[in-house]
Amino acid sequence: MSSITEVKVPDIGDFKEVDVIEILVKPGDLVAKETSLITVESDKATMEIPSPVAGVVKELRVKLGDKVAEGSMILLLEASEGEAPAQSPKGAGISAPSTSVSKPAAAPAPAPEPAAVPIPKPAPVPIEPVAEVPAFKPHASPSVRKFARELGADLAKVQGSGPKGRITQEDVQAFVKGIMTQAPARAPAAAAPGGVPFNLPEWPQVDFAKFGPVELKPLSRIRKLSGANLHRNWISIPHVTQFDEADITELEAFRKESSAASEKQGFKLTMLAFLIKACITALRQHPEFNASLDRGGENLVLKKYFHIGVAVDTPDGLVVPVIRDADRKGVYDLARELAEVSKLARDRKLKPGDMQGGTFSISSLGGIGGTAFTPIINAPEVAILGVSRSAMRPVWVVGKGEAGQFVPRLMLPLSLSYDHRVIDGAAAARFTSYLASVLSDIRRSLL
Ligand code: CAO
Repeated sequence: MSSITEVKVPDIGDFKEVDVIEILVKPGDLVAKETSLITVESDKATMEIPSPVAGVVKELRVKLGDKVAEGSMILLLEASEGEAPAQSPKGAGISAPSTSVSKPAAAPAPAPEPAAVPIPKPAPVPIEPVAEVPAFKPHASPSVRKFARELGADLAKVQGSGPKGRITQEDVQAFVKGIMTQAPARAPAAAAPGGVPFNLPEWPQVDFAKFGPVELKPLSRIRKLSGANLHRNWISIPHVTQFDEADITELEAFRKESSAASEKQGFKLTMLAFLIKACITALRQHPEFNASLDRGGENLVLKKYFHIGVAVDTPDGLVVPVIRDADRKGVYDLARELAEVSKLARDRKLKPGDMQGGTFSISSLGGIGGTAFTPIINAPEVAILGVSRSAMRPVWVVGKGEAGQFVPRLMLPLSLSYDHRVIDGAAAARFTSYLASVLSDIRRSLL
């Protein structure tokens, strides 16, 4: 049994109309559920619209340059056998077919219920939003970025020939062709983003089923996107992680004392809100941690604002919403906003703009466990603070009332990953020591 699904533009957040800048499929293409169909662009954000169901593209209803809005028809899709046509709950992502034309089934089978299948919403985008085009980032759509990544081409070096200097797939092809014709004949080499050639052995092709039963679990869209960004950041940024710990005995007591007020208002005053506050104090003292390298890698862009990204674990993967102007917010406001954005993230309701513009990120696994980890920097930021679970430990006291004794103190493990092109080890050690001192006496954040 197959049916025709009208695929329409889903809820696109605050934008009334957006331009179609790429058409990623053509009639006859077989697409999987969540395959990107088109890319749309507003003033400064691009977004790929995924297919709500698997099937074959029957007819395109948009062309390049069209302006579309929520509800505009994109294409007709003949859903694959067994796929229920997408239904669109009001306000949900891809719209339901307004007409659903049933074809005769090949064999008698119970007609599938026009079931409400879960509809992918426009992707809440992880780590680095697909949508973002900051000043120092080459202007290219997500699929062109992906294409460039696959070829190992550094987009920063590609000249864009599209509207407003946008880099097209042809530009990337021409760039790669240019390099290939200049390169001396030698073993195949892939260029890393920094231009350093890699000669890597091929990825092992293993038939896992030969060794035991297996099951295929498709990666969620968020996981695929965040995976690609994490991979890029991991291979292109020389990471070093500085470990430290902060004595938060007094801060934890203060947090508990102050929790009643927030609980009355329906949110938790978690340690993370205090951590954001303390990080801002440390970032003010160490501005190179609140910065990005410019496009040419020649200057550091020091940011005078403090937008703090917070990694949120969701069933579909990791996303990093940004708390804007965190320096201007009190601890209660930060805690409330954290609760709100975590909920939005887990309900897949974040918009691309909610994940843009971060200047420094915090990834807290404190609610789960562990003693330390090495977080991956959220480019184009230059540092990220990982926080693990606090624990009571015997601490040897020097030069205080209890000098020469072990005393039980609540210690919070800190793991600061930094971009070693921008930050030296000594600066990172100073940063975490200072941060630990602020956390052990939060009054320092008033100074
Ligand atoms: N040490 C000990 N306990 C901690 C703690 C810490 N460092 N941090 C939080 N807790 C406690 C909280 O007090 C809370 O306790 P109660 O349930 O008794 O009130 C519990 O752990 C759960 O906290 P939480 O996780 O709900 O709240 P949070 O503000 O600490 O964190 C958020 C919010 C969104 C960051 C978190 O839920 C989350 O998603 N963390 C995962 C992030 C992640 O995956 N990072 C890895 C990315 S790889 O770089």
